[in-house]
Amino acid sequence: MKSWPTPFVPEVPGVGEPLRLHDTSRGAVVPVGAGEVARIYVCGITPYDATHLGHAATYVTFDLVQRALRDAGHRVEYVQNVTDVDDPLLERAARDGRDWRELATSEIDLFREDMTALSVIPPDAYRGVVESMDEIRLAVRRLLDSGAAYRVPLPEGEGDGNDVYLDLARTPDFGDVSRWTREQMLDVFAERGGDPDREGKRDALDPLLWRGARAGEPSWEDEVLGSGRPGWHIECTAISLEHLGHPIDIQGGGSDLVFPHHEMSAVQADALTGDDVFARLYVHQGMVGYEGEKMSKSKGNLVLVSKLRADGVDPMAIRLVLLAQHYRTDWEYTDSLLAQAQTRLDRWRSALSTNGGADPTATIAAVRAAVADDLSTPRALEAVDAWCDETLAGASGEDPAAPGLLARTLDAVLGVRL
Ligand code: 5CA
Ligand code: ZN
Repeated sequence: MKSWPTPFVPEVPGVGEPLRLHDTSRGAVVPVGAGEVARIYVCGITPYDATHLGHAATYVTFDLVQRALRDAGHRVEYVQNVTDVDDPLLERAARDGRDWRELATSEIDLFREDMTALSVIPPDAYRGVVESMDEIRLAVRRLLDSGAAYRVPLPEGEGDGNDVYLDLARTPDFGDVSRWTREQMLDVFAERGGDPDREGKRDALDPLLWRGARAGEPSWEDEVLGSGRPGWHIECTAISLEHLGHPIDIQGGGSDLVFPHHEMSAVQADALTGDDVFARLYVHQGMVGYEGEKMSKSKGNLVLVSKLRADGVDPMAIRLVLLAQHYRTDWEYTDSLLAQAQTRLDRWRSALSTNGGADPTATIAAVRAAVADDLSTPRALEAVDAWCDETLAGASGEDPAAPGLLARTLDAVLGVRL
């Protein structure tokens, strides 16, 4: 699938510090420790009601990860999926009387525009489920062949085929990503797309790999599995293994994906590869809320990037709203955060458009160090604020190269174009 244009990333002198990030599975900040090539898989949108600020926060976070790794001398291979066929998309299309393909296509277009406006570096491979059907079908077949998966006949009256589930009893690493108790898992499984009450499953938590065709639902032929469509988690396992191999360095997404999605993606990958490490690090963006609740398509409390842009908001001000929060902290959007970001952006622009400024060496080092330290962007922004204060006060020196050098660093490392 087509992604979006790559923003220009300026060269800056020197190298960034080695990146450290919080790994959910270890519960600690650890060195990313990637080799020459860093491999990253980030869970993409389900294309309806995109792009809200929660989505934007997630993709800007992994854009910073990519920039920090490049700045530290790595090449990055980055893959992102699009869940362009799944229950919530089909339900929304049915609710609105739209064709699900047309809904997905128009939302993906909007998402590309929003990512471009926010200066997010695109993935090297941007892959939809529909176009990845072959590798997904083959992955499910292999899980059946090895005995890691089993069939459950469709309920009476729903058709003659079968669903396919992963047998968690055969995946000893289950639980290693989230480190949740079974009670915690059962608490959220149903609301996050699971079907704990489906009759015939061996374990209530066993994830769906292949959903046998039901009347009125899209389906794909497979001579072994029977006609149907993929479950949610297997799409990310199959797309990641196909395009990045294993293990990858970072599996990323919002914290709402820790369980079941990333837990299941990982055990499925283990069952397919025999490698008990799917991702070396699991990195999660905190939840963005609005008006007292998590911003979510199902609740409808959305602040859309496209709406803000249509209202004339500078995308770089949106980016600064996001960077002013630490990615791991849940936070709530308010209009005053946007006003503060706009004020900051204006101040940065006036300081950086002067003919000379304070020596930026320490500021550049502070920005790089803050980002390398588990993406401590609020600290990076404060360092830039301090340079702007000094420069606008005209107190210290008039280095003519300073504004340009700092502006290029902010563009390269923070993705803030001034
Ligand atoms: N297609 C699946 C992932 S395979 C999905 O979760 N799609 S989504 O459209 O619901 O979310 C896209 C990305 O944004 C996911 O990484 C998700 O974790 C993240 N996300 C969703 N809502 C929020 C929020 N309120 N705050 C932060 N991140 C969010
Ligand atoms: Zn995913």
